[in-house]
Amino acid sequence: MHVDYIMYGSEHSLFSGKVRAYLRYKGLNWEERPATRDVYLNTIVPNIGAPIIPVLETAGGEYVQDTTDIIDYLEARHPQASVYPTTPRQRLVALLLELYADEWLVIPAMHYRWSVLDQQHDFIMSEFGKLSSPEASYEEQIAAGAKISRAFSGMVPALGITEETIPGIEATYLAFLDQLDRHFARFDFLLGSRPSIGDFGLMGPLYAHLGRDPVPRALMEKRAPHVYAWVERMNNPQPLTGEFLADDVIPDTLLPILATMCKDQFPDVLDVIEHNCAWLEANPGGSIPRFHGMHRFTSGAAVGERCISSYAQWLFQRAWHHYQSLTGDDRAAADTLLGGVGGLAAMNVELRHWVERRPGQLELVEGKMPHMQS
Ligand SMILES: N[C@@H](CCC(=O)N[C@@H](CS)C(=O)NCC(=O)O)C(=O)O
Repeated sequence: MHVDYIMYGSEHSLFSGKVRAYLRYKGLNWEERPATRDVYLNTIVPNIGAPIIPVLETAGGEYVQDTTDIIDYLEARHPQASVYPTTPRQRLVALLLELYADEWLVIPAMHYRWSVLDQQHDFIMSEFGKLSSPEASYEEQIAAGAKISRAFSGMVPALGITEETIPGIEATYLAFLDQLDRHFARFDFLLGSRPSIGDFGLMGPLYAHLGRDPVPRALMEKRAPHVYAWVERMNNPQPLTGEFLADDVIPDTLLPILATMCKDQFPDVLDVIEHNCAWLEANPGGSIPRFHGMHRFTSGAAVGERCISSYAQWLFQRAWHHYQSLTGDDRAAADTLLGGVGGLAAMNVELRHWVERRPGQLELVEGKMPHMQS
């Protein structure tokens, strides 16, 4: 291996965009290899235990999956220009926006890929086909893509995307784009001139799907040119440059986005936590299923049913643990921020069971809550 790291992923994969932008920002010695059928068979499944991307391979022969684990693994080894703010409110906001990006904005991302497929069919299918059969002709790739992509398009109803919810999902996304556009008209990144873990999270949905698939990309370029410019900035960063805003400032332009997150996503996550909790009490020591069935959700005016994704607790815990570690003035400042956006009760929920990831499987298991540090 001539490089320190290999990322197995693909240009049209949502979560690959998050790690790719990070690796570029950190200026590491790495390369990207397409996750072809052979790579899935011979590298990913044997080492990760499941067919999922992106995967990081290190020169030392380690394999890391989950974008958050990959970033944390690399942050520990390359701490320069950390993407985690050290100040209390900025760190909280960065962690919350990563949760929103990874587990909630996947809804508009998947909607704008699959619900408008008639307008971008060949592009999407050829992307899937190219990955699995790089040598095949364009027509063969389209045909292959149509088969392979069913596993992904089949997730659309489970994400709550239906005829009834689509108008609300679109309205919520357009409002989000407008809010983010106002923000990026003033700031290069979420929290100043340095990208944070929240920016990398947002690159998941806002690049491969919403900033690259033809229909949503045209929408973003026209309606939110500052967001589109941010996507380009994230993909072509000046490595290791920039600073977070002084004095732990949270720009006002992020507040409406946080308020929508608290209103729409927090009820979903709190219910996930209830399901994980009940499951662990009934199955002590077991591996929690990735999905517990369906539950009610709202996204703006949309009301529907979506899957109960146990993983959401794992990402939520990161923000929760940080917030719970704060004391004194730091806690008071975080409380004022959370109170203003409607997130105070959720951040004070009691977590009766801590969940953690285990190598070689995607299902979470019960873990031990780490110590609180302030
Ligand atoms: N939480 C994971 C999500 C990764 C993910 O969902 N990757 C997609 C492609 S973008 C995939 O391979 N999904 C297959 C699966 O979830 O089983 C991460 O951050 O890495």
